[in-house]
Amino acid sequence: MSHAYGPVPRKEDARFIRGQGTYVDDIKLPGMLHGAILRSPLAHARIVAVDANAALAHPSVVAVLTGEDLAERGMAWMPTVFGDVQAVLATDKVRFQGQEVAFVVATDRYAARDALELIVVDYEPLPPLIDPLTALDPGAPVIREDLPDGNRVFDWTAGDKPATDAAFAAADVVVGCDMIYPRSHPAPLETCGAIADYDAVNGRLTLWSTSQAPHAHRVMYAALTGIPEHKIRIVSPDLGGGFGAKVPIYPGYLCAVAASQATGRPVKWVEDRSESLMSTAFARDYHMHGEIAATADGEILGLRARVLADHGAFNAAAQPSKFPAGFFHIFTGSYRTRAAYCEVTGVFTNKAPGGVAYSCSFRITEAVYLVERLTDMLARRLGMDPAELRMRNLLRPEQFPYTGPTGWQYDSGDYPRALRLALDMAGYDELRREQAERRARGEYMGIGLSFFTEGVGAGPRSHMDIMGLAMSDGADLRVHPTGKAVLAVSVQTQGQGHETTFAQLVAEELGLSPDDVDVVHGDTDRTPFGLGTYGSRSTPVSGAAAVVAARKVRERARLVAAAMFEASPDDLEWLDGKWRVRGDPDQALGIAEIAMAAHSTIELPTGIEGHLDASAVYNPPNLTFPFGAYICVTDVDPGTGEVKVRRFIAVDDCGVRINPMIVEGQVHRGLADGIGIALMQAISFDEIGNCLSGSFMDYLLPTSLECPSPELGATVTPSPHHPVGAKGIGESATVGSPPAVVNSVVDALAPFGVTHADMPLTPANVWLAIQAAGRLS
Ligand code: MCN
Ligand code: CUN
Repeated sequence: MSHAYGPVPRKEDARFIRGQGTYVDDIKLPGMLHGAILRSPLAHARIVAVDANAALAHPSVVAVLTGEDLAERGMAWMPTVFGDVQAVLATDKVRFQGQEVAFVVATDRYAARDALELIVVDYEPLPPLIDPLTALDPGAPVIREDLPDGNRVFDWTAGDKPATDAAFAAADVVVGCDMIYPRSHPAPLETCGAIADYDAVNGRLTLWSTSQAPHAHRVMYAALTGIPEHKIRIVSPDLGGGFGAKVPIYPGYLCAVAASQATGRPVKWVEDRSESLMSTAFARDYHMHGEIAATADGEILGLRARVLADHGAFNAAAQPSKFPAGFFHIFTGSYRTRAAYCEVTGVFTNKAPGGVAYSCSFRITEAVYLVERLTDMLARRLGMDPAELRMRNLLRPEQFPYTGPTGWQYDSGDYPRALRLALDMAGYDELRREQAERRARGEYMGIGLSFFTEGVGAGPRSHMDIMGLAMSDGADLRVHPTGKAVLAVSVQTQGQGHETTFAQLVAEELGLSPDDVDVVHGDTDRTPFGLGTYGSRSTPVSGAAAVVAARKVRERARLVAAAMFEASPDDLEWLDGKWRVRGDPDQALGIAEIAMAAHSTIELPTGIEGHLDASAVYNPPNLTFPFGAYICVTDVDPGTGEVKVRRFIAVDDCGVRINPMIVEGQVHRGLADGIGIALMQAISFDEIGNCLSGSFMDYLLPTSLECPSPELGATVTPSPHHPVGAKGIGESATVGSPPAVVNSVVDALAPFGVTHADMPLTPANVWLAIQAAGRLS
């Protein structure tokens, strides 16, 4: 066996740590102009007139585009990734604060920004709709006159209602709670941006843009601009994080395209931090009512959920089209239940569009939060230890593959083992003893658990698509005469280390060193079609495609090697990274020697034209289902409401780990996300729709001061259907950690009678929860 898997240092870090990466904003083209967007100050208003004459008179301004200008080009509205439409530049109304109204193009960025102030927009204010709970009230302001169904985006249900009602009727205990998963934002360090370069002579558009899904985006640009797809090249260079924010396309990109067409020059647009927080894809905003039913001895019988989803002004959720609530209906989590039923209603409000971003696992974040909070509440009601209640209800290893009550088929798992490992690592019994001692001293320490199951790697093409494009991904593998290989893939790393791990995948299959394999991505002219990176699908889908292509190369190499040995291909075996003659293992040929022969003048066997190159398109038979057991220890000061995360124990199982160091890095990052979401982040609005979280002074990112050094553990339960048994990991810790933090804080506050508090658990919110519970200890 060769051993290409393991903690190989990341190839891409050589350029990143030297500041040698190339991000969109690093690219400067000759004659390039700079765009800036005029945004609406109001959440809801009719546009009476836009006067750009003063801006046009600015000496550095080359062009101004308004909604009317784009309408003439048929570009005032663009499709969203969920099949809705979104205004590129507003023509009729503005529907959220920060919405795009006009685009100024100038010779430099500063002039473009300055000239925005010279544009005069006459707005006629309309009553804003901010609270999603009132969106369906009769008389609520109508946001989308273009749609038939008022402010309703969709109604969607999953599961078996009568069976669930019966399970609840048979229960000894029912616990229910209203909870909010607040609107948050992925806030990648690099904001979104694009450079459009339209070549009028050849009719070609090159667009450098921050894109997690270059091929899918190209289809959208072709549909919208009328430029044929083969004349559009999307280049997504190094990305400074995406976290879901770079899955959709944004009005600014299209303005850059239209402006390049209008001026005949390349046009760059890069948003600033406030624009990013106020207008690009948000996440969550789920208003949930959940209920759990159980027997008196803690056997879970059923789960119910009713959800109101705030989608903002346009439905731009980037998720498979048959699932308007994403994968929320996996909300039975990691437990056996007889029945489950959920209803989700999506509504429009006067807020920025999005909904699916920030390591969302297509809404499994919200689902895990709901079931893990309910499980803790049930334990409290029953007077059971939350670890014991979980252990008793976790799916058993022999139940896999397991088909849940809402239709998911979980591929593999050993849940009790993961939970036991986490409890051991934490020293759980000792922690509970310490907690009791501290409580006796008036100190409030919390221990919070969560157990999560994700479904990642969308998706089986039979029922998962985005904009009608089935979710499979391609890989092209070229093997040069000297045995060096180049793998081209359709997914796009944003920091996850694909240049290293995808090289490892190929190297492992071909007996090469990862250094011998280069990975090409992020350029539609150089890579095969595929749907891109999100929903932790790169390893499950594109990684599988890479392995399948490598195995095809290996099989071609076998035929060539057989010719070289003058043996029958059936007499060869692949051992230790080489083709060997069975029974005579010293007769061995590695891929490099075989590749050279395949390019040489030797007589090749029938079926081999020369070269070893191969390609594959992978259509996953199912999602992969990573899981994990998390324990968060907090200390809460009830006087100030301050929460300190003292320890975080995280046991993750993502099947076979290609690069355990990168996997751990992903978990570190996700735990920081979760701590941020649970304790300090929310995109909030005042009653007229002013966004109150438009800077990093208001929208807080956790730092090393808020995040302890996590204690990580691993179990390995391979996915039975993935070619190397790997499952995705990129979102696991963001999905799994918020409920552990909240459970921990609520546990700390149990002596005050607090049973629930909504995120973010800022000092103020913790203090209010203590006051509201009314039992001052
Ligand atoms: N990996 C591995 N072994 C496994 C699973 C994964 O070695 N069993 C490695 C992969 O090869 C890859 C990395 O871990 O290098 C993450 O793989 P995967 O779980 O397939 O996730 P994706 O590559 O598809 O990344 C997407 C995921 C998502 S959806 C968000 S959001 C997110 C995340 O990754 N955004 C990130 N992690 C991020 N990390 C960084 N640095 N920046 C972002 O924007
Ligand atoms: Cu939902 S955030 Mo990631 O899937 O790009």
